[in-house]
Amino acid sequence: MRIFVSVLIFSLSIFQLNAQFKSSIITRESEVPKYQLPELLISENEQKITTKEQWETIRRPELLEFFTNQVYGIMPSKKIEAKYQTLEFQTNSLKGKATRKQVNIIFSNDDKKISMSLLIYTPIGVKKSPVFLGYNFNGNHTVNNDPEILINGKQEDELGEKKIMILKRDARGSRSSRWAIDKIIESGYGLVTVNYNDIDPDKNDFSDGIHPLFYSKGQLKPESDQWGSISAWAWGMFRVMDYLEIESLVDEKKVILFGHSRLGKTALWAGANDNRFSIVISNNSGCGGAAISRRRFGEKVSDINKNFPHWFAKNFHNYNENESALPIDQHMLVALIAPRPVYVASASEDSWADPKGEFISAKEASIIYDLYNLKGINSSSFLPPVNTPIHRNVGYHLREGDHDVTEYDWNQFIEFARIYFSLYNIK
Ligand code: GTR
Repeated sequence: MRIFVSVLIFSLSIFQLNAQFKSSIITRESEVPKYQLPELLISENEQKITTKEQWETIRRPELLEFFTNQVYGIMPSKKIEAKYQTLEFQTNSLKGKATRKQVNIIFSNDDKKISMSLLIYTPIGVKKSPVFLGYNFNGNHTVNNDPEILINGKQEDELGEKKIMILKRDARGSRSSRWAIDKIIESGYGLVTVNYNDIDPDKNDFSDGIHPLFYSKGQLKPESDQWGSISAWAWGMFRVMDYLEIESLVDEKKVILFGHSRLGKTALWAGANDNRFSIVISNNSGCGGAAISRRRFGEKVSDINKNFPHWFAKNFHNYNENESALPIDQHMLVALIAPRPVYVASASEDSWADPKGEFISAKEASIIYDLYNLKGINSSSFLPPVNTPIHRNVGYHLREGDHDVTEYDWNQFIEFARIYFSLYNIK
């Protein structure tokens, strides 16, 4: 009997815990707590910001500093050696429609070395092509079923026994639905992609990837205000950009930075820091990306910091269950990209990423575009219906469907880039 009672009590408490956990995920608009967004146009010392000069010299730097020290973590400013090595070049790929080039970037510092492998497709007949630049999750060879794409920078026979294992898990072209390569090429754009794990493997371990190349003597992990993985991935994009500046196939003034989900967070953060990216696109970036943290809808700051303790700076963990203590929210991250065009894409069934919170960020950030006399999303507008894109200097769409990147998304991104590059600014 005693045993029975304690088993019953035990199961009841597990049930309660579960229920508690479930009820703490907000999935309905009516459950969103009351909150007030921090003001974009009032500086820390209460100065009203009314011009783009004040934005650039006062407000923008203080916001950038907070995101750096308290959210994503400081990236090293010290330069390390980067060597470029062309691994492969072919002018007749994608049925004669594209040039394919594969390049290794090798970073080294003292005895430590890592490398990242770029896959570059550019359309035949375009002298210097505008490109979409984005990380992939599972390897360059998964973005397209092209037998010539190297796997982790290597030919298949160089992989030895690992080959079967890698290809079984991540077959060639297995992620091609997320990369509308034919469409991109036919529209006159190129694609540059690299596996994000090359720069920092996505696990809670700071002994591998790029971090150790910058450690001071005896250091084993970043300090509380230093870079987590998202900052490391962003840093990797800056280094790809360094390379694209000297790559003759690419128009370095027309590099469109794209990222999905955790890599959408990365794209926004990288775009905020480096204005060489002329357009920034975040797809389903959610918590720590475009979604407003204070809404606590779907994934919360505490969820993301618990499940992915390595993504953000340690300091960001101080805001678990304490979003209102943040002097920033994510609309400010989007605003840091102004006056360059920025696109926030959501999906209707992706409630974990809070589509409405992503929209609010795009809309609120538009206030900064106003300072530049550029049209963003109207401050009185509501979340648009599904599949009704807004293509202004701040772009947005709510695609019907799940957390993913689809052809619909690419159609919008290509159109957005076309409008911007042909008109420059949409007045
Ligand atoms: C989820 C995470 C999200 C998002 C996503 C992804 O598990 O909670 O923040 O980043 O992963 O990257 O696919």
